[in-house]
Amino acid sequence: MIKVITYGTFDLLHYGHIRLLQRARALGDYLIVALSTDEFNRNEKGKVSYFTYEERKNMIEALRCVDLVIPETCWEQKLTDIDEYNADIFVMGNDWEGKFDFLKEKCDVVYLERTPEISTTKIKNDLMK
Ligand code: C2G
Repeated sequence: MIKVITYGTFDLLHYGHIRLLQRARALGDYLIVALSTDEFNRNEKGKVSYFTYEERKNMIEALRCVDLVIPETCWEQKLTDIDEYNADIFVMGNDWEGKFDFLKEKCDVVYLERTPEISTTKIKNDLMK
């Protein structure tokens, strides 16, 4: 079984997120999503998600391409997660290109094309017009 792992906030879940998750899942047989907690978002990413962790977790878990959702509580957990969950492939959108190459000692690292025309920020801005 090829296990894939990816990380993110996935707030205001949109088709760009879903395309990323579907392509990540297609690289293997099992997809783990490490979902940023509300505290991690606030303290480390400087952002407050619209939906709470539990609400976002329920939405991500409802996706057919997702097999397991775990909390992302810190930047450093990736190395231990890869060991703990026996991940074979680490995936992120290419807005993170190169940032996680240090994980190559543990697993394959794949950066997938980000869906350019959609973002949570764009959704929020469009709704305010
Ligand atoms: N994404 C995408 N296309 C978009 C928007 C997002 O492919 N239009 C991808 C991002 O590249 C990322 C994933 O969807 O791989 C989740 O996006 P975010 O929730 O914005 O994740 P981010 O805040 O970048 O957190 O430790 C890593 C961080 O948790 C990543």
